[in-house]
Amino acid sequence: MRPFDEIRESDAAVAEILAEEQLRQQNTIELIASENHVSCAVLRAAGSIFTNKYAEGYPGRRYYGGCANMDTIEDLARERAKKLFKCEHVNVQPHSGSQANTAVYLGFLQPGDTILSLDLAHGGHLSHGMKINITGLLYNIVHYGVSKETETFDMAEIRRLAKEHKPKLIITGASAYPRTIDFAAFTEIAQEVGALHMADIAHIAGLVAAGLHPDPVPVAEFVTTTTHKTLRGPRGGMIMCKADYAKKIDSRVFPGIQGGPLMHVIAAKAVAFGEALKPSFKKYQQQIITNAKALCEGLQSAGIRTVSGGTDNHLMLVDLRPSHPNVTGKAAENWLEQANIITNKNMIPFDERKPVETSGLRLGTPAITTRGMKEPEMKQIAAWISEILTSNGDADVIGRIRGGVLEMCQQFPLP
Ligand code: DSN
Repeated sequence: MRPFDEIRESDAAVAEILAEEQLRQQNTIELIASENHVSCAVLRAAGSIFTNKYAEGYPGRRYYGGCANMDTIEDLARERAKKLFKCEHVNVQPHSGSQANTAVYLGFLQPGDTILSLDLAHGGHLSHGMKINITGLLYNIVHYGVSKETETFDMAEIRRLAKEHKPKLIITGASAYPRTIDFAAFTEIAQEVGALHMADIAHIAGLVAAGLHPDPVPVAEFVTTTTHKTLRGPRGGMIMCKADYAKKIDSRVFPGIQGGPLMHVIAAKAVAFGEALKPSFKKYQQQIITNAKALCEGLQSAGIRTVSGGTDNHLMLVDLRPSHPNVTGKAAENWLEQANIITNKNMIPFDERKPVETSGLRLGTPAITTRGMKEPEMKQIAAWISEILTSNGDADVIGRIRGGVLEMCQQFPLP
């Protein structure tokens, strides 16, 4: 049977697009730090008959009949998440990380309240206070950034900002910060100024679950995450909190900002949490970090600068300016894609270029680690990236490297 033949019988056009995407994923090296390749079990659960069911409400308190299996699966997902993250309460219904964050804001802030969060241009996230996001529209946003010298958080400066602006909420977590986040130090500052602390661990959730990154669950009032990045589950979100906040969090998710939960996605979350509870998950997360370090060292030994001089987690930020001053992140992303290496342009701290151009490139290792790639492959990928950048996107160089990438991809099939 060809892939997607079941769909092809009723819709050849969609089957063709799906088959193309399967081929694209098989034949490319995926370095987008927020993406991953889920297991067949997660994929199958996400595409299961649970998609047919409405289940507004929570287990035991639904607004529809026929929800017995919905209750069982949601309870299972919640129990597994609680075991994985050792949290007091969890809500697995948020459709996305932004929804998870929004539920926290609506539960514990009033319009006009002050939020202290990481600047998007320094690695933050749009749901942490971007001007035209709901956060920027509803709340008074004050940003912290990284220090110009170290390109890491300057806790003294963050404390100073907190004391000056007296935020009601401090948000930690990032989408492009390659270093360890000291969540406990942020909680200390929050307590000093009477703020709540929300840690958005979307990027590093897998590392946290595996005990390879400091854990915000014991120290932050709220911990939000997506489930599809290092955690390697279906596309979706989740909120963890202390028991005292449980009722309000649940009511802000439903009916506050969402209607019917995506029960097929919750089933897939349960599968992913089950996978994350296995000892092999810790090894996988460790290899993600090892691979990120190896990729980073490979780039550095080719003369390419990375922001803050390295990485402690699953990602790194390439600063193109010193080694390739005329190459923008946009051009680099485009050349690499022609060679089947998928990345995303990214602002670097204090970037002089616009967000649509950028001087940086964000690279992450969760997806290629899932495929089984290890340090030797990282060395090779770093060499390819360097060669393409140095060639200024030369078509012959790109063509030759594309051949090498295809060969490497053959050796590491998708799950
Ligand atoms: N858009 C995601 C990322 O790529 O980091 C964050 O939500």
